[in-house]
Amino acid sequence: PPPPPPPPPPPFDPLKGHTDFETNIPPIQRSFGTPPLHHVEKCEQRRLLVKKAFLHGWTGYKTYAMGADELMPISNKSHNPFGGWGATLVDSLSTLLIMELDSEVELALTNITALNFTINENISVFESTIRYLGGFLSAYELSEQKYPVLLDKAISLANTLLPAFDSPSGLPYHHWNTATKKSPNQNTFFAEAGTVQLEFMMLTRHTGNPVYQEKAQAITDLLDRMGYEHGLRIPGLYPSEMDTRGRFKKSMVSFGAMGDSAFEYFLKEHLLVEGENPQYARMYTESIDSMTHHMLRQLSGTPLLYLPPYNSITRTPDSYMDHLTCFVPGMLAMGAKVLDRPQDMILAKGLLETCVYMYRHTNTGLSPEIWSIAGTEPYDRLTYNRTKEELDYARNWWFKPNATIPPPPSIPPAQVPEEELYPENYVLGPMVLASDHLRIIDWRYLLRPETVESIYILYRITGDPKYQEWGWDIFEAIEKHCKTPSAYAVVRNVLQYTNAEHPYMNHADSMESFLFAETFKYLYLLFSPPDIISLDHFVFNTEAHPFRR
Ligand code: DMJ
Repeated sequence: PPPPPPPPPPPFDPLKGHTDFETNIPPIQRSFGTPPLHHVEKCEQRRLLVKKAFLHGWTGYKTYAMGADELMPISNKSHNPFGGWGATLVDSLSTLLIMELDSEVELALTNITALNFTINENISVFESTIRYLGGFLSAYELSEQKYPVLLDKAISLANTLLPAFDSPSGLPYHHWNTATKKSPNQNTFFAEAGTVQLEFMMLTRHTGNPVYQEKAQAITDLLDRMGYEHGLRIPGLYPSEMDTRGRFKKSMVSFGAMGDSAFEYFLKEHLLVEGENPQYARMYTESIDSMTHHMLRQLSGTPLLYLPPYNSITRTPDSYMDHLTCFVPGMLAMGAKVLDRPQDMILAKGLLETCVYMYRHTNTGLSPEIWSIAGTEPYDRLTYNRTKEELDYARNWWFKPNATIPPPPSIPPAQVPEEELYPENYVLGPMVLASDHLRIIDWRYLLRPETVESIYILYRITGDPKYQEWGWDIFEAIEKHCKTPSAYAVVRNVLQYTNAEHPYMNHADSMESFLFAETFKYLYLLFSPPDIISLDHFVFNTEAHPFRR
């Protein structure tokens, strides 16, 4: 008899993406095998609690501020800093789809249909791109293109933003009035110039109209050509403040505020084109090599790494690091896999130690917005994470008669061994002692996502259970200290423990949309099966909206 026909392929799952495409990129995620029941149950419980938390905030937004940019979580008023086009609503769409809350998406769509992006107000081109354009396009894909209105809105928003790119250099203006088609000034930032590429490339992919991708590529090409005459002083280290004639106005380089996501997008453009254009990896590598060489710092005898802004003229570090910089560990870890740079994985882990330390050492378990670490020295691969005693011994052993060469410091394996992937009752190790060196500069926790973003990426790459525990502790701290009757609020002082009698004393009346787009999404994915939004099949925009590879 003829052999039975092969079984039909499983139906396409939008949360798993395309699983059989050809790529030049090596696998990013580790192989997790089949997890034991105790692990599945624990993750499922935690995932549901994250979803419940998301729904608590979403319900508050729907009840008191539906269609506005933000809910103010204490007064239950609304706030419209992003054009009033429903930033929280649009930023939540991809998370709603990942959490399989499709009926909520249908409800949200009723508010999207009437959106008009022509408004006589100065709006941020960057925020409109990452929150709205990224939100529409990702939701369009994750809903299997079921709602054409999402693509229509992406096109009409992009078309209203396009004139903002008609500056002397092609760099978009920081602020743009979509009604008068004017900008109040000539300013922009490196992060703003370098963070439109993924969204505009995706829009070309979905519409077939090359204009969006061309505008974005022209910016990348300009950055690539930049030299001394533009104010660049160290190759790959682009200062943050620019004008739209294409000149850096100051010399401070930052992997945090105003610089961050432009470095991230070099790597992610490489991913989105599956490595087919060598320009993006070249630019990323140049920036990361210069950052490691000039900017990165270590605290002697500890695994903590520190990445403050850096003056590229005087060649001196600034005195602080911000929470925004905590996306860097995730970026470095991905780059380590994608571009075969194993040393970057060590840096990723060291920086994440610092970011997580900033949560673990405070009374609330939440991280401050800005901090300073005293007594650091430039990063040195040979002395990093070694105590003074160890280094003294390593330096002096040959003066001792009969002494033999000491073994080099042991490097933990890059990946957790299979048998240690799913421990029962995992207990986190003690914290590094560094509080003597630490000073908090801005005490607020703004509900930011960067540390949980890096935790999620490091977990998917290494499988190390400590990342899930770190993430869980952060989630519990958010539940305990940020929750209000209607949603979640910014904490004013992470050192101040609020007790049950005065729960709101330490809150500020603010909740940015990235709580829904990013913080809750990354926490949810940290406890989801690893083939859900796998890093091998999706690339996230900087607002955590996944695009299909
Ligand atoms: C988000 O809007 C984006 O991640 C952006 O790149 C900078 N950070 C905020 C959230 O902190």
